[in-house]
Amino acid sequence: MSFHDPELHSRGESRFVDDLQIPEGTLHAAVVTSSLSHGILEELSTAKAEAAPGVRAVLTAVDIPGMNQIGTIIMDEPLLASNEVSFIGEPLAVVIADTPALAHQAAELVRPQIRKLQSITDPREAFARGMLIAPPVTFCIGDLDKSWEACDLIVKGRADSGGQEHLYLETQATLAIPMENGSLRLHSGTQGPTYVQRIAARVLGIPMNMVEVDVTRLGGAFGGKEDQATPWAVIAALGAYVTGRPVKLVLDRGEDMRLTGKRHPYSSDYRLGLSSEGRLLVWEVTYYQNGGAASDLSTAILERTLFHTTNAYAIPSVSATGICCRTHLPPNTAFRGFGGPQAMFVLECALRKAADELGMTAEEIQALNLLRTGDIFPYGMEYKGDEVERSWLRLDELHDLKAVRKSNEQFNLSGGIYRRGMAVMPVCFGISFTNTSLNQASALVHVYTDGSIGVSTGAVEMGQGVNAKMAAVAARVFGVDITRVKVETTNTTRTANTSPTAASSAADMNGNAVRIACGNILNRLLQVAGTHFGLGDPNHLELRSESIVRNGAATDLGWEVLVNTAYLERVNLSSHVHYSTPGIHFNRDTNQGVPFAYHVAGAALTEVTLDRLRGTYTVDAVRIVHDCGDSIAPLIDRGQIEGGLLQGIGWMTIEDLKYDTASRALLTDSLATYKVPDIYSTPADVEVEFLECHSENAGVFNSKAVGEPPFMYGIGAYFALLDALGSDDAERRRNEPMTAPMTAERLLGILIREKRKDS
Ligand code: LUZ
Ligand code: MOS
Repeated sequence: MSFHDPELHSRGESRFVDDLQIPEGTLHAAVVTSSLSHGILEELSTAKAEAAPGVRAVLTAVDIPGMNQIGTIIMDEPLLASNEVSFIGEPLAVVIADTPALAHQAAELVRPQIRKLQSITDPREAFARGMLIAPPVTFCIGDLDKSWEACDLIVKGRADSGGQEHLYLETQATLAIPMENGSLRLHSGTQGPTYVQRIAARVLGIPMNMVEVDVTRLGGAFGGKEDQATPWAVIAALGAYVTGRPVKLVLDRGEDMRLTGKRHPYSSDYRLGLSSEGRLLVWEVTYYQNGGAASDLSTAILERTLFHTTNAYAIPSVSATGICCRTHLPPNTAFRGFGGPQAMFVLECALRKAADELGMTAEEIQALNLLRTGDIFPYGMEYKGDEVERSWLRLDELHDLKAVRKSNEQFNLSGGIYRRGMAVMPVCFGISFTNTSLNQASALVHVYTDGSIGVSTGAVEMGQGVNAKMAAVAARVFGVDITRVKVETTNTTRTANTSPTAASSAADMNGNAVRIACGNILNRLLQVAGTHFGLGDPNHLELRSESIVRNGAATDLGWEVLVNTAYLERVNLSSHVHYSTPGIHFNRDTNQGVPFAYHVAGAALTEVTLDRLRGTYTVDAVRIVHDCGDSIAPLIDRGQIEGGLLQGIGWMTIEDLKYDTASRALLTDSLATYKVPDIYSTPADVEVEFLECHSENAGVFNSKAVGEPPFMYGIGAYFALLDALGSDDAERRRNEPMTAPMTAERLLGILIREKRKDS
């Protein structure tokens, strides 16, 4: 009997890196980081730290045996700074000591001398100074000049969205254990075991087969451990390699918040052209992405922004430019949605402005322009689904959008200090890594002689329930109880060359590999059963409810006897399968192709009540129709939808990163100053309906990816608040940039200004 994560979590028995029994003699690492956001490292004296009690080693860039380079896409990030420092929190040295406390105390004794240089943290300013991480990229479709001429209305403006702290429950952590013959085992909390393996090998100057990375599960990640688990894992590996002893590194919460990158803040300029009936004709946008000090995944994230520039709408002429700006902040990184949410926010801003000008409601413009089957995305791909429109229609059918608006208007006439607002947020999100080569996965399945099953894949469990999905797939193929299936740790010696668990695609790709691997073993078992029944071919045999079923009738040949019989017949009870998503390609010279296996769509209605006196508000209800395909785990999918929604609402309304204007140090580096949605700010009413599935999907057993798309329903909260501001905000909307998050503080500021104008 094998328990899965929900049971283990509720028993408090799940193990995270910090819970692993450490080997005797384990040492502990603390990192010395830059306290200046930009400068030249002139001196780094480690003598005092080396002499401190319990200290075994103090390592700097010169102690790195291989390359001092941890870049993934662009090689622009040292593990330990040796010359220029370019953000607060950049690692400079590592102290290895007998206890975490001794390591931290000694770290205080390392005195870096940094000559201060000017720092830039605004992406537009960085752009003006030519500080780019990569050349700008433009996605372009249609005849723009002609389209502008055909417009009856052109609105333009600026939209800014903020960063976001991942706030995974488990902070960054690794336990590095030296093994025989110079090899290492790393227990790392990473979404990308192969990234950690590859970069540890690069930094240590050893082959990848000398580094084993093992991941049991993560306590949340949300993209924050796609690339950014790597430095901490590699620092621990370096410590273990140099000292020959196990080394553990666990960031505390404050360190984790200060040292690691966030969601990318964006500042964008747009121009939207429409016909007088509200048809979207042309969309021109420039995204200034705040990349931080190193490239990390920024270029890939910016590309996903461009892929989602028109979200769920059909716009015939589009020119979208992404500019990846280098600034002196910690390198920003992957975060649920991966640049998609930033794009969708800008277009919704433009739609609201157009609605004001045309005297239409936002929903009227939205509904008129939803993607229909056969429409072409700005990257040349045809939209094959019909779920964008169907989910909108279903939402309208369930909740009568016009009636909600009408009843809000009624309420607002008599509501005193309270105002109600609403917004509908349609989402259409492309599923596949936009880097085509990453769309591969594998599974290794063993059936043991007692009938128990072990499944290894490249997928990393991070609370999203991927292990339960893998177990469900294996149980379904074999026709056995799910408790027979154990999902093993994600380990680079069992599953090599893994793509990170990211892009919402892990269950699809690893699940398909599990399905095929189990199918291979099943076919061999059915052959054995066929022989048992004296049949030439096993065509009429199936495995169901743990027994062989023959021509639809149960037999007394059960799963355990069958497996054992197969073993005695020397039949292979294991299968390793590689899966690569079929049919996808993308040309980066033309920016055209079919980058996605499919799209996930849905729509959400958000309703809020604003207190016009205090600027406070409640998100009263969010009603969602979401396309999961044929869900293989409805409860897990519902959890992803609700969790994604809340995280999106947090990004849009309360999560406000603040930096000291002089030093650029992060001020919101604790849970006292950085607020995320909690049980009290959760909408009282969250309704989720799964859209009926009419299509064949590339996900496993006709399911669809679910990790990221629901995040973007949260964008509706911003626009529902804007709607509640109503005419209070119309003039501001005409003249000022739209800025997220819409905190209560910002709302109060708007309300006070309006009041002053009135009196
Ligand atoms: N990671 C990545 C991602 O490397 N490529 C992607 O396209 C992606 N999309 C979403 C989330 N993570
Ligand atoms: Mo991600 S944003 O690691 O799918």
